[in-house]
Amino acid sequence: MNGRNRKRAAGLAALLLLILLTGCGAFYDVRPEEAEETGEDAWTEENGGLVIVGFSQIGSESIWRTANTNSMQRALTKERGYFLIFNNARQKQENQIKAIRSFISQRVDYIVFSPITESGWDTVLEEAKEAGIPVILADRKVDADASLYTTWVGPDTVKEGENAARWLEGNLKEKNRQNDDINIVILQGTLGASSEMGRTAGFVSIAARYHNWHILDCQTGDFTTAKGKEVMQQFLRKYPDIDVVVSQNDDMTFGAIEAIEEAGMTTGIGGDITIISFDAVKEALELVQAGKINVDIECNPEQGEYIEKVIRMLEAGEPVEKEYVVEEKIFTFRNVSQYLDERTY
Ligand code: GZL
Repeated sequence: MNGRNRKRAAGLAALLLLILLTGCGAFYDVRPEEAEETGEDAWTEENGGLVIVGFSQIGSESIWRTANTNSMQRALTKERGYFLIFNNARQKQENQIKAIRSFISQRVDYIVFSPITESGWDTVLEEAKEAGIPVILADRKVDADASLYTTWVGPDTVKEGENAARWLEGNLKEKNRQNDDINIVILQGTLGASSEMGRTAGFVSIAARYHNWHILDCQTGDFTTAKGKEVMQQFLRKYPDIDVVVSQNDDMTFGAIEAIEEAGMTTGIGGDITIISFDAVKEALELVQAGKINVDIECNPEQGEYIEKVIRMLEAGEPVEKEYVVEEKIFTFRNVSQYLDERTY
């Protein structure tokens, strides 16, 4: 038995032991409709030839995140030669670290994970490196030595933030308000996440050029609708004259719009408050088309095919880039209709 198969046999034994000892196990065979359970038949002998991928996903905090998970499930299938072990960390870094350690003990072939925040990964990534398991970052980045991961696949969130500010520049000019005092509040995503830091830095770097753009407050809504609504309610109580809300994902935007309307105000084109959102999920694009969201800066969750291609190249011994940036658009009422029907999430 060659080295790879010996490793796999050991991994198989560890995986079987884990499932037998813990009943449903802490890890999930990936089935699109029921990613929350492990079937006893999750692993059988005929899986022996499959590439085993351990995937630690942040959670299911947003429509975007679910689309990202689905994208991975669609790309890393048994039919294409993969056995995907999926773990939902439920928004906790410690759960991701536990999952990665378990992937290491199961001797998976690859570890893929979306780090909930940039910091706190050095130790566990050193352990993966020690074990000789390539790590591929999906979506978010880590603040760690680049030798500790093979590749990152994800969005340019600094550019997303800059694009939001550039849209506002143009929008104010169109309304001949470029010299007016503009009061802005920012609903931030999970603090310390590369997507939050990138969007904040990108927007602020351009906003800083305008003495008449006043960023009144930045608070995290943790990328969720409930928290986004709660923070927006606080903003409305504290600041009577908000002109623009920059909301770093659509789920928070839905909550913010609810809060604004409950306060008797309107949003969007011709509304009391301009809404700049990120992600561009279908439900939000429908609000763009209805004129309730002024602009939606896309963040592309369809990263599964990029990840599968990288793994396929690594399996073939081909060199891979250190970074793969996914493509993204900007949606306003001017262009949204031509894309709405094709949006699947
Ligand atoms: C973006 C991603 C963010 C999305 C949110 O790269 O990390 O996390 O914008 C998601 O919807 O929760």
